[in-house]
Amino acid sequence: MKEFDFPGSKTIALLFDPDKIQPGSLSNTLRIATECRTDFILAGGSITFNDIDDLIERIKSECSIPVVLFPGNLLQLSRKADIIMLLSLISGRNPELLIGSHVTAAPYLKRVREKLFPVGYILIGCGSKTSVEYISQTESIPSDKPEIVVATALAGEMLGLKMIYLEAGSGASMPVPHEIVKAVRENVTIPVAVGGGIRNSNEVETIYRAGADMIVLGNGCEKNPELLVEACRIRDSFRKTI
Ligand code: 1GP
Repeated sequence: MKEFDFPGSKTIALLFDPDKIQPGSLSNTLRIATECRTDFILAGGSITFNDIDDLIERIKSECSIPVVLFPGNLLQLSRKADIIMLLSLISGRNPELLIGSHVTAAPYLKRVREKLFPVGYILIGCGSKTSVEYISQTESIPSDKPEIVVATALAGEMLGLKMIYLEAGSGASMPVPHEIVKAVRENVTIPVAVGGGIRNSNEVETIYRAGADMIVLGNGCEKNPELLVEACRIRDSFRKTI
C-alpha cells in the first residue's frame, strides 16, 4: 500500500456522504478539490441509501486524493478506500459503537490491517440534535463541559487510539467551540480532527489556531466550493508558520 502521511499536520479533509451528493456536482467539486490540493476525501454518512463502494470507485476514477473511509455503520464497510477510520464512539455509551460492530467487522477488516486507523470519535452538543446523535442513540457531551471532553479524549489516547475526532455533527448550527479544541490539544499528544458546522474561513482559521490538525468540511462545499478553496489557502498559510 502507498504510504500516506495520515493525518499529517494542518490538513483539510472533504467529506462526501453518499446519500447527500448533488447529482452532477461531484466531478466539479473533485476538480476544485484537486486544484486546491485537498489532503483527503472522507466517504461515509449516518444512514445508507447509496452504495459506498460506488462512491469510492467514482472518486478514485476522477482524482488521486487519498480516500478515507468514515463509516457510519456496518453497511458502509469497504476495503476500497486507501485508509479506513476504525471509529469508536467514545463520547457515548452504546456498546455496539464501542466494541460490538468492531467484533462483527474484524474478520472482514483483517485482510486490510495496514489501512486501519483507530479513531476516538467524540460528539459535542453544538445546537440542535444531529443525525449522528439520533442514529447512534448516544448523548453528545455538552459544549460547556470541556473537562469531560478532555477526560474522554485522554481515555481514548490511553487506550491506544491514534486520533481524536471532535464532531459537532453534519450541518450543526455551530462548530465545536475553539476553547474545547484548545483544551483537547493541550492534553493529548495524538492528532486532533474537528468537523461539523464549519461554514466560513474565520471558523477554519480559529479552529486551526486552537490546535486542530485536520479540519473536516462536509457536503456544504458542493454548494460553496469557495469555502474549500479558502480553507486550503488558510491551511497553506499555517503550514508556512510550522
Ligand atoms: C460531519 O464533520 C463532518 O461528520 C462534516 O460536517 O457537513 O457540517 O461540514 P458538515
